[in-house]
Amino acid sequence: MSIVFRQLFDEETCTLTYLLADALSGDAVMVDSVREHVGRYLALLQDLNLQLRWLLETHVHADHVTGAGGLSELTGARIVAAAAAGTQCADHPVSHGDSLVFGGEVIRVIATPGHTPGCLTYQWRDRIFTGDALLIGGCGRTDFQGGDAGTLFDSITGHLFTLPDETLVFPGHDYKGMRVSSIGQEKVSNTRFNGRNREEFIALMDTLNLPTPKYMDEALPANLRCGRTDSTLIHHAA
Ligand SMILES: N[C@@H](CCC(=O)N[C@@H](CS)C(=O)NCC(=O)O)C(=O)O
Ligand SMILES: [Fe+2]
Repeated sequence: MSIVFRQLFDEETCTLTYLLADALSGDAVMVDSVREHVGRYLALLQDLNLQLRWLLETHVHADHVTGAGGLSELTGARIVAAAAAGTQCADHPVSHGDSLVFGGEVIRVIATPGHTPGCLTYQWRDRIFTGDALLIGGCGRTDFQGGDAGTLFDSITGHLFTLPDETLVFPGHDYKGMRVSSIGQEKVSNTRFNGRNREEFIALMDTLNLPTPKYMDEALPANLRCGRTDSTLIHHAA
């Protein structure tokens, strides 16, 4: 079966967005869109003759506003987010083990809490979309939004590092120009996890002292509404 796969990048926040589609049916899914690029996504969907079915959120982002609300309003695609994310805005709340179907394709939901309590990883074919749980050579911070380093360690070592080594890792951000890794590669070269036990990982995460994301004050309240504006919220409730 033929598929479409595109990786898109937001320069301002180093966010990676993914377009997945079943080329036969034209049914498409977008993972972690960015509000500022909604027009660009719509043009791409039109160019490729795809219909957007699902808008997948890996978590409530703290650094950029999701494009899900706008895209849902404009295309009718349904917003998917973790039931555990603590938001009321998703059309389709999901939990660990759930499946999502588009055309002849299936996505599996893996709960990977720790960066936030509602973080999800989506598994499709030979690849996973890890949001900010597992980054290339790194991981999401755990110092706000209900983050918990021990929980993140358990998610990565217990859920993601048990997947086949060949599994491709597509993260939600990369700040160093990297775009894809694999489970095998992260197991040997991700220094946050490699050679550290749970206690050592927790101690390391406690020392990061990262600055607050630049757009956090705008992003958090907007993303708790899945990026929906007032008018889309009314439409959603109707
Ligand atoms: N400089 C960036 C930092 C964003 C940031 O803190 N990102 C979070 C994800 S929402 C993170 O976990 N970063 C991990 C890291 O920087 O190693 C900004 O202002 O947007
Ligand atoms: Fe995040």
